Amino acid sequence: IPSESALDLSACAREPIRTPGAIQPYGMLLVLDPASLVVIERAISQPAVLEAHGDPLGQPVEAVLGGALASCRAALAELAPDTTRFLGAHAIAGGCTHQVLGHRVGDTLMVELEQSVPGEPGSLEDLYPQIRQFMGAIERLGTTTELCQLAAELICELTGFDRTLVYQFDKEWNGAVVGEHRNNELLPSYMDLRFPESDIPAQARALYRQNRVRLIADNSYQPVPLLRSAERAEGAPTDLSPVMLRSVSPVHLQYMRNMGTGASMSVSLLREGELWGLISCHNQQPMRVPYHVRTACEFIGQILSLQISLKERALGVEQRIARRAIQVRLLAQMAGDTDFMSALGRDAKSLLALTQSSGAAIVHRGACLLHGECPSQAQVMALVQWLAVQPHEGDLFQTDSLSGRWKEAAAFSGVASGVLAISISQVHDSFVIWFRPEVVRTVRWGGDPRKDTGGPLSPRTSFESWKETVQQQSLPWDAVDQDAALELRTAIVDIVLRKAEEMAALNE
Ligand code: BLA
Repeated sequence: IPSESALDLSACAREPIRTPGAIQPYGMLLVLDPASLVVIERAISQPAVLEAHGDPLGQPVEAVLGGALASCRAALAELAPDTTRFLGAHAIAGGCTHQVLGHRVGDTLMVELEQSVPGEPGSLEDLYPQIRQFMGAIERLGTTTELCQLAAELICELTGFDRTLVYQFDKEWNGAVVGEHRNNELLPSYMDLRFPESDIPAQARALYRQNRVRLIADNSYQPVPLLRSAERAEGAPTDLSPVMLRSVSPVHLQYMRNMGTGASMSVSLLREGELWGLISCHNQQPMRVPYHVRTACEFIGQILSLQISLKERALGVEQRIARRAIQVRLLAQMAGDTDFMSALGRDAKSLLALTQSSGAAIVHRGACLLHGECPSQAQVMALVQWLAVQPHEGDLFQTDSLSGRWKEAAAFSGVASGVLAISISQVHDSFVIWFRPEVVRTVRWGGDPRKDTGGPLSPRTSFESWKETVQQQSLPWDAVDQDAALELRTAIVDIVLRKAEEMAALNE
């Protein structure tokens, strides 16, 4: 483990999490030659199992572990590339009953044996009543937050974890806790916590898109090394991507210790193939989660993902309808007026609501009107001069971090980190410009600082470093905001043009 003070964040992204060369100790892993099904690598933690059956290295799969896997041979031989298959529960002499999984990653064939948890459900069917109840309830809920909350509650109930969180990623892969349920007060609330991209580095996110559930049963475990037959000693390390028992990054284990969590499990939430977020469960004490319960959690994750997609799509439609209504109000103001500047200003509330902004400036023929929270007139006029010479695609300019493009804007990033601008006329430098404040000002995280022991690897520190990474940034302008701005531009240009034509006709 690197010393925490010397921690190099870029090193996180290089942690070889798919090929750790070891497993967590509550089971065994055998790597097989795909042609002969002979064991070429093995990780076994229990000396009693090795004593009872000898070392499986070099043995054909049907002969290992007292022949316990003989019945799995055909299924393993047929396993399609990049698939995992549940091969049932098998009693192993010297050990206990194990849940057996076959995995094939490219050319690599693996058998994973996970120790059964006493009293664990015998099948997914046993858990179906709770899943069905969730599917019924989820349809009646209004918002994504409510969905996340309910899913967190059900997962806490199914697994017994002390706390379950739902994280959502933003477009830079920073995260926010958007749902939480706690079975007790053993772990603090993290609702609304933000954390930077580096807390769940890119290679971990890529793996989590592929493999939807992972469990760290005990953060102080002793890794069990994967030993190889002599002829394989030089080969590339084996890819353990789908292996449940995969050993975990030591940096992340330290993070968990600093957070005061003994066990964690996370379930991926995907939307259109991309990682939308994670359901993340924590327990103060070490904890196992049986295979079928994990499968149920994976299923709940998938239902939640689908519902979130549907809700977001429906919300997009609702927002467009609402913006259209605002648009109509603004157009009505402009229709009865010869001057669009004063017309828009008469309904400043709608002008701001049109793009969900907190300030707007209208600049036309050297005059400048400000509404809501804006930089000063002088700053807006300097911005206009800068905007006028920016290469912009079409007639719209937008950024959620103005000072990143124009240094002078740092002076007013508090009120205007985000800028959305439409150009009305290039001849006269006419613009309507909307502003959004720095996002840090809009976020508060309660949390409980006393419960975090601190060090660079802890949620409290993460929240502080998240604040640094989003300094001088606003919430992003989405497609609905940008389309609303462009539609207003079309309407204004129509009016301005029509007036110019009318004037020209009068002068003839
Ligand atoms: C993995 N980091 C993770 C995971 C979570 C977090 C949820 C998934 C594994 C799991 O289920 O436990 C992060 N956990 C959090 C956060 C909160 C939380 C933000 O509870 C807040 C409430 N992590 C770091 C730094 C590095 C790092 C600085 O914070 C690198 C130096 C690495 N995190 C890291 C790695 C993994 C990880 C490498 C992958 C672990 C694995 O799957 O092997």
